[in-house]
Amino acid sequence: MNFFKPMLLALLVACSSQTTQAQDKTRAKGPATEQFQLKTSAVCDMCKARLEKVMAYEKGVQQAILDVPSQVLTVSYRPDKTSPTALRTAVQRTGYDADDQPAEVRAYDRLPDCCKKTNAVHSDGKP
Ligand SMILES: [Cu+2]
Repeated sequence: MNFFKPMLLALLVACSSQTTQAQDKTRAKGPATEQFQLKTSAVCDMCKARLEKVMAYEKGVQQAILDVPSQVLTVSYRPDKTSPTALRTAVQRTGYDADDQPAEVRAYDRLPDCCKKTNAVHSDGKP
C-alpha cells in the first residue's frame, strides 16, 4: 500500500503544475491587457533604454516600446493594476514630457546632457 503513495503524489504534482501553466497562458493572452500611446520628449537610444526599463518595472506594465524617431511610447498594461495617468506620471518622474505634461524638473536635471530636449544636436531636423 505504502508503495503507491509516492507515485500518486508525483502524479498529483504533475497534474497541478500543468494546470498552473495553462492558467498562466490565459492570463497573459487575456482581454485584460490594454494598450495606449503617449508622446515623450525622448531623443536617443539612451532615452529609449531608460524609459523602457522604467516602464518595465512599473506596476501593471506588460510591455513598453519607444519609437525614437516619433518619440511615441507604446505601453501594454493591465487596466486593473495601473492607468494611463499613472504611466504618464512615471514618464514624467523619469525626466521626460508625457503628452502635454512637462517632465519633472529634478528628474530632467539628472538626465545626461545628450538626452535633454534643449540639446542642439537633437533639435536638428525637428520641425
Ligand atoms: Cu537620450
